[in-house]
Amino acid sequence: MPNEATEVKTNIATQCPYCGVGCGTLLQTDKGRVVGVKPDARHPTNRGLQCVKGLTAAKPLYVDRLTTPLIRKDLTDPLAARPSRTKGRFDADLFREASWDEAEKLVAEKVAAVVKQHGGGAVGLYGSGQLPVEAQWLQSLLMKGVIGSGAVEGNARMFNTAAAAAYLETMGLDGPQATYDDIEQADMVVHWGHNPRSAHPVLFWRIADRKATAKLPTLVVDPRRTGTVTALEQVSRASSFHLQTVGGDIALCNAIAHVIASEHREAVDREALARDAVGWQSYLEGCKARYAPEEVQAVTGVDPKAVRKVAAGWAAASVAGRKRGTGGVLCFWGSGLNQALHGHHNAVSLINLLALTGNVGREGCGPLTMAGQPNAAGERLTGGLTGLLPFHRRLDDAAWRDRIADAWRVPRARLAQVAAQKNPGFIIGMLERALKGEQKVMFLIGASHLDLPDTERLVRPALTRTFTVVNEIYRHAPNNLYADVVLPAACWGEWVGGTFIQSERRFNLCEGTANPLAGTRPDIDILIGLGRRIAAGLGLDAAKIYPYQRREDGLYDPEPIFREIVAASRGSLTDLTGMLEVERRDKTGLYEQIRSRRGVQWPMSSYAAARAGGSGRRLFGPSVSKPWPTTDGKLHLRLCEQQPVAVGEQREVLDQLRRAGVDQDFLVSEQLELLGRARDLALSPEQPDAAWRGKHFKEVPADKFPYWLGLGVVYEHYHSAKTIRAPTPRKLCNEQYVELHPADARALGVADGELVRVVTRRGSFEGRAAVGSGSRIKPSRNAVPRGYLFSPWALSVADAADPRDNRWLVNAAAHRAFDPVSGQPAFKHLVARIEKIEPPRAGEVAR
Ligand SMILES: Nc1nc2c(c(=O)[nH]1)N[C@H]1C(S)=C(S)[C@@H](COP(=O)(O)OP(=O)(O)OC[C@H]3O[C@@H](n4cnc5c(=O)[nH]c(N)nc54)[C@H](O)[C@@H]3O)O[C@H]1N2
Ligand SMILES: Nc1nc2c(c(=O)[nH]1)N[C@H]1C(S)=C(S)[C@@H](COP(=O)(O)OP(=O)(O)OC[C@H]3O[C@@H](n4cnc5c(=O)[nH]c(N)nc54)[C@H](O)[C@@H]3O)O[C@H]1N2
Ligand code: SF4
Ligand SMILES: [Mo]
Repeated sequence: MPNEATEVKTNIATQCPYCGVGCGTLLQTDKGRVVGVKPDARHPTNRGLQCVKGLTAAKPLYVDRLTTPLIRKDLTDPLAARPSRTKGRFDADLFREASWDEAEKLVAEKVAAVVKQHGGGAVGLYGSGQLPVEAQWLQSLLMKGVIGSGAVEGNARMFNTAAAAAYLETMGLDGPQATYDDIEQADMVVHWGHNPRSAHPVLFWRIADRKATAKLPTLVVDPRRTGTVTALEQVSRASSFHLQTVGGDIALCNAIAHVIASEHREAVDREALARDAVGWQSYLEGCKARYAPEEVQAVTGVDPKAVRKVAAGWAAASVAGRKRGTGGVLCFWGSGLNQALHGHHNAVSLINLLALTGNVGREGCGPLTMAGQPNAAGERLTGGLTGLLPFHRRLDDAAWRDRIADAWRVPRARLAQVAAQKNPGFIIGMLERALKGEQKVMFLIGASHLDLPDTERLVRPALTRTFTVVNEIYRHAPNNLYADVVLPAACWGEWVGGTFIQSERRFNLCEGTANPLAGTRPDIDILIGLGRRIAAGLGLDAAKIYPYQRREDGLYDPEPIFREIVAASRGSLTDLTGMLEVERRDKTGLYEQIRSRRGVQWPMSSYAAARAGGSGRRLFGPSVSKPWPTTDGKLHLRLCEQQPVAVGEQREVLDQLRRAGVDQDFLVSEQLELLGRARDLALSPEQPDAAWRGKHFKEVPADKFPYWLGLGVVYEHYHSAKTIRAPTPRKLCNEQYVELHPADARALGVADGELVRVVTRRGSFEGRAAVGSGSRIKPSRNAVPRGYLFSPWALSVADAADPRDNRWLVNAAAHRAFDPVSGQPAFKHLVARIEKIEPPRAGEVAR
């Protein structure tokens, strides 16, 4: 491995490692190390802007790094089902340093033994939207092609899959059609369950700019008055709408449709619907019959007058856009919509509303879901989720399966066998199978176990029982506490190349110093090394499956892997093969095409499309005379219901769901029917004991949980690993906090800045009370409504990764119930109790 490079390079182009906006970033390097970053002024996404996270992305690259493989001395034995006695701890004396050779050999032996005895499905993997596409491809190849396991999941499951399931059902697509350029054409921009001022700042600034110059009307649907709401109001109060609902999104979408259908009939695009859609009549009739804003107010919590006002604005924008032929309502949505037990139905309902009003299949409008991670899209593209093959095809598509098996150079029968496996319950199912001893091995690659719900009752006990292999960059990462083997990865900034796909389908090239810290290897290299050994151990032809060559410097060149991906995409909706034509005819390499254009947007099936940098918009429907890629070429609308639920029926379902995480015998992945019932009633997994609101915290009994609790994003940090290791973000936001309404705080007897414990049925975490938007606890830019609490999840281990000292871990409190179709957990709809943590009295020792 190289480590002596002294070359000074500036302006190595890459994509920001953080959010799904995908800003172009220029690495500044010195002596082979990254010393700083600059925003790329030439990049069409950010045009020279970046937020505080991106600007400080160089800071955490060389701190607390792992540089040697580690093997736990007391290993978990997956065959004898004997867990290591030291799981949950990461002390130097519990591990020994090992060579790569020894570590790879050990992993390969254990995996091969498990596969031979229990089948491939006993090996599971949780991957990441922070890895490059090429690594994600190798990961799918390893799991599905070599090991023969469908138990592959990734953290896209935590955010994107409700949207993906809804796109697929309604439009036959996996992802959005629109692009950021639609912002300047839109007549209204909507952020539904989306807080872009914190989560996607550069995108937000572009929208705010447009609002300032063009008086663009905006709507935010969010229970909190977030920074997004207040900033848009500062630009123009008159054109800014804000509707506040907790979990009532389906009814709210349908109520807007109701008002439009009855009071703004010109906005219903009947002509297009009649020609182009199915299911729309019953959807429309249902909304008219059952969703007057007054009738569903109990569910939405929204004043009917406000619904009517928003519907009028929505209708006007839709009509204006349609008349002009470009423009209309452009709708972003985020985890406020997706992370729900009925996340898939939420997203279908919003797409229904957009389709009803003619805001699909044209420029300047439509749904544009923002990805959270820099390459969440790659995770889905490469088949990194249960039930999927690369290029958004399903594992039960036999013809495509054979195509992919051939592209991977593995026996076709292997993928057929994977397709026959049942993996109910997505990632939660994998963990629950581990609790039962059926999931024997877990790989964790670039995703932290603490991003998953129900840490103490589900995630950690599960990982204690599995032989756990972790690819990780940091020494004190939470995953290492549960690892049997830790493989030290090279990180972003050190790579040779590799690609990310950001939210508008743009592939960006991520080059780096090509000079990883001595002892580390890029995930691509790790996956090739492990893959070869595991393949050999399973009697497969490793040299044929992994034909990749090392470069002179000892690192693998990812470009041939990219070429393999491009070639295999032929004929899919994600067809990239135009790039091969450009390479052949113009002698421009694949990476060079991306590099020189600052990104290319899929699809690009032809030479011309690839030469133009791909397809900006990806339109279907009558305006472009291209049938929707559904089975019948039509747009599919479907009414999803969310009516007030009879108390008895609700109680019956919720009494069952309440057992999750409390009763060890109750596994939600075995309760798909119950989850389906809850979903069809559009319930959250639990409901607050609202009668106990307004009481002092000491008066609330231990089994009562009066408040809603939502968990999400804070501007200053990105997830739980890197920004907490960067001084500036760390200084700006240093401590776990809980947003509280002033009236609730007063009643509870909690003052701003005091320490509280947030308690749910599964567990608890601590934080400072941040009361109202004027709190002295920074950042105080959001105001929660009465009865609602919010904490960010990025600070979950900022105090300590070690479970013995870790008090800020929000997912200890989260519920493991998930949407039965999309697998999306309900991080936004928990219920909790607040306890004040009294300061120690004189003479007592503070913790
Ligand atoms: N600064 C920063 N940016 C990030 C990240 C980060 O860690 N830090 N992570 C990235 C990732 S991976 C993701 S997935 C995205 C997430 O980005 P977002 O989805 O925008 O962020 P969240 O805070 O999870 O949730 C958005 C909003 O949903 C609201 N909400 C809660 N419940 C409901 C509800 O029932 N209905 C509606 N309509 N809204 C509700 C919340 O109040 C919250 O303001 O951010 C990305 N960007
Ligand atoms: N309560 C609650 N929980 C949530 C959410 C929420 O809103 N509320 N949001 C969810 C969402 S949307 C998401 S996307 C997930 C995200 O969750 P994760 O992506 O799991 O979060 P990170 O903290 O970024 O963990 C990434 C891990 O990979 C390591 N790493 C960094 N770079 C590399 C690399 O190059 N190679 C390797 N091998 N490892 C690397 C980091 O050190 C870290 O340990 O969290 C989910 N969890
Ligand atoms: S975190 Fe997102 S908005 Fe900020 S610089 Fe990175 S990609 Fe751009
Ligand atoms: Mo995410």
